[in-house]
Amino acid sequence: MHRGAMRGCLHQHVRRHFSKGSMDVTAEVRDALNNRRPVIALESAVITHGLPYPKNVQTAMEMERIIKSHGIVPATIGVIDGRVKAGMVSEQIDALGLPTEKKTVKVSRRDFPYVLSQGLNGGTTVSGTLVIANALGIQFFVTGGIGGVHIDGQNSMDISADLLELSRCPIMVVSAGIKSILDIGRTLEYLETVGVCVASYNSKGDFPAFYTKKSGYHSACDVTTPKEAASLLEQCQNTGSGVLLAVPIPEEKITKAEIDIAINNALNLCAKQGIMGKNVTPFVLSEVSRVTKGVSMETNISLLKNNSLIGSKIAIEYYSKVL
Ligand code: PSU
Ligand code: MN
Repeated sequence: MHRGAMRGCLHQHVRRHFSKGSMDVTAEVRDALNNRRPVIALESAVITHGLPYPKNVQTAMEMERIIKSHGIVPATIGVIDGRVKAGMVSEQIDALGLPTEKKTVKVSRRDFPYVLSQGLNGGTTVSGTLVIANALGIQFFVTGGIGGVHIDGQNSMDISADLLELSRCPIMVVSAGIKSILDIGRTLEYLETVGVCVASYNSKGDFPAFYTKKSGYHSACDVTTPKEAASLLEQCQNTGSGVLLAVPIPEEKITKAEIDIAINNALNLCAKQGIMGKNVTPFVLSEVSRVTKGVSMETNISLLKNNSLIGSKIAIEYYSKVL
């Protein structure tokens, strides 16, 4: 082989592949991928660190059910006993969701060497899930909120690995936007810098803020149908970078003012208690849920289901064309 060509192959190898020896892909997921049938990836950090038991397990199963009802194979991705799972049975989702003595790590790209070598359990974040989905050739991923540039991130450099990973993977991530615990303006700037296509869905260009339909920021584009959204992903195969599709929550249950106060108080508590880095989001989520008496959590669950529905419709449209 020509030397340059070989280097090209090696580069490709490093970029796309995750050692098959460390990963268990279910027959259902493998079969769908081999036959170009639609698969939707789901993260597991929302199970391990996003929602409390038993709502976490119930919501994960409900998302799978919605996706399956469209004839699509869901692939919940996570780490159990040091092995990556792509596609899980309900006992495995239970194993990740149940409170246990065993250490459960929130896994972004940088954490794989640790959890795999130590045989730990892990919930994969958006970035961790993207790594695996991309290695397998999965093109759709449904979630709730993604990480971003934290408030004061320009100083702390606390910028979620989700953003850079989105720029590396030609995958559509269906989300409800970005929570205002983050600096939404700087997050959108960062996504532009690293080349991620950001689109809102049926929202007249308003970028949603998870609990609320509007963040006060605009997305670079707006699409109104599954067909238009599917076309965006098709074109992303040319750039090699991903699409962040931001779907506004169907029904606002909390006002922006209420949620902003709850978030600010939770962030102040973080500062007081020295909670930093990857522990900030899980802490703020549970604190906001406590203060809103569970309303924020119910909102979280309903948008996860809504995103599963919208993501399924887009995937069906995409695969009806790209066969
Ligand atoms: N934002 C949310 N809910 C979540 C997360 C983020 O509104 O559950 C989770 C996702 O798994 C996301 C991760 O990928 O947190 C980002 O964590 P960090 O900011 O540490 O990168
Ligand atoms: Mn972080």
